[in-house]
Amino acid sequence: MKEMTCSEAIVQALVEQGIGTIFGIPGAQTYPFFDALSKYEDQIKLVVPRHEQGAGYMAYGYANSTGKIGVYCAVPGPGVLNTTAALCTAHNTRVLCIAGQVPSAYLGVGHGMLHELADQLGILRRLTKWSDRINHAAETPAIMANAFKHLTSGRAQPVAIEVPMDILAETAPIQVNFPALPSAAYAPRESAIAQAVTLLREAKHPMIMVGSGATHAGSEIETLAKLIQAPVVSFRGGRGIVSDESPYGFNCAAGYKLYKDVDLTIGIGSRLELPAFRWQEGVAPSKLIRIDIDPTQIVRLRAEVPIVADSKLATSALLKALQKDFVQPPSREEEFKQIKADSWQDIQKVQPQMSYLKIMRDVLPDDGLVVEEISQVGFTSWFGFPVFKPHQLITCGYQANLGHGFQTSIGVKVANPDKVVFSIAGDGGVMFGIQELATAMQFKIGVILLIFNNNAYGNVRRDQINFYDGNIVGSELVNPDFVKLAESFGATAYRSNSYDEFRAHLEQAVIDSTSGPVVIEIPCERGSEASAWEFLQPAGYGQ
Ligand SMILES: Cc1ncc(C[n+]2csc(CCOP(=O)(O)OP(=O)(O)O)c2C)c(N)n1
Ligand SMILES: [Mg+2]
Repeated sequence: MKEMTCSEAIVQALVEQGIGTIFGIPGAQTYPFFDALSKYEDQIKLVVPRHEQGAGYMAYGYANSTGKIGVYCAVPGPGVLNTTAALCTAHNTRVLCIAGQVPSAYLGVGHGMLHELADQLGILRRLTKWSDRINHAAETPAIMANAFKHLTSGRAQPVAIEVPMDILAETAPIQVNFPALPSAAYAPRESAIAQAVTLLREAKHPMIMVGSGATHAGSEIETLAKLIQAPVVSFRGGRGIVSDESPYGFNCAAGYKLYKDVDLTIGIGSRLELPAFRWQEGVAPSKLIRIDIDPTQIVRLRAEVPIVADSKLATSALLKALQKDFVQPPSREEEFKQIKADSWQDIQKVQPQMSYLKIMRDVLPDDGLVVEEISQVGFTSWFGFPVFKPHQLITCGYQANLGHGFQTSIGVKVANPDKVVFSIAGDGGVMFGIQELATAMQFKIGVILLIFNNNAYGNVRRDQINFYDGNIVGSELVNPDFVKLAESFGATAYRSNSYDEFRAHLEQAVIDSTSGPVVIEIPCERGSEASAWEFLQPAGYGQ
């Protein structure tokens, strides 16, 4: 036991858990925490954004691109609320929010204390897997141990703690080096594996669908795919689990070509958004085996064989059970390669996006990362940008929140300082977080920001033209000069007026980005982009 403040104990807990970076903006209610943080600056690096939403997205990018825990801190009320879109987006990642709170004596009083927000803990609980308040400094180790238990076990999801200002500064005899709490193991039941094996033996056209819950199970999944001769289809979070270079790795556009014949779907760590929401029309539903670590998820889309388990453990168990006497079907590799090649031809009509994405793929090293954005090039990247490994294409998932991209990419680059990071943006979305260019300059974070500028909320504008008799409302924009804007922050900036210029600027940006951020503006004629939606939502339009 050692007498220390709650803030010091939180910081020590973070250090013990190997947290090396925290994102946040200090304020009155969190002064004691930032003061404690400064005493550990050689162990925990502080990155200070220019808006709290940036802190949330940066922690999200950090977590999503690594599978590790991303941490941010915000003052209560407006500070915490500024991070809530990011917290929603972090739905499938290990993000820890450390929230300030009004002094204990004012909790729930409604007197209007600085930054007071009624039932902040209730709000955080709705947005996270688990949240709690530290009500006394002595509780710090127990609450932090619980927070890390939830962060590291079961489904990867965000967690929050809030701490009243006086408690952050309060001292108590505290035991550091707290023990890890036991967490659920989620091994598959033998009976469920046996049922799954029965379905797998009967299946003529199985399809595996993977999501972000399977990013650590790639080699088992590819072995299973080869054994049962199934394509492995991913939409966003599952991209790269099986490489797009493998004949078994399918994006959503290529996967849809096989869908009508599928008689058995094996969903692994995925909400199955493609068959559930995007592919249904006119297609007979197949039987379903679902592997998911989240027991609450498994009841949402009922399967013939639900398996509540870790995706790696369950896939290994399936392999073991199948390897006894499973008769491997004839190879479909040539068929798969042909379907993928045909699909690749089909999607070439999504121009100019596919041409830009090709240049990006050519220039980006194989281990580089791309952060998408809700924009024409971003949507197209979901199927048009080949991905080789998990965590290499970072998306905002089903929140589809415009404006996350650049801010997220800063966290991605902080977590992957030696890798090249491209951040895709439209002129609309980038303005949600362009101020973080100051953060990237100050902390020398070498993200390469690509602004595809069509002077419009282009996706909305096209919808209005197509579905509202051409009545364009609120979707045309007047923008700043993005090159001058970037330069005013001190960043290197280019404007690419042709594909050749884009390639040359991108190659140069990879070199420039070793010392700081680089911005490339790519002017696009308003309304000139082909829609990517027929490949994302073939059964009907919508997001
Ligand atoms: C938080 C949020 N607000 C609004 C939207 C609705 N929305 C979807 S796409 C879009 C326009 C995107 O414009 P831009 O970033 O310029 O990309 P473009 O489609 O022009 O390539 C808007 C407003 C959204 N998805 N998320
Ligand atoms: Mg635009």
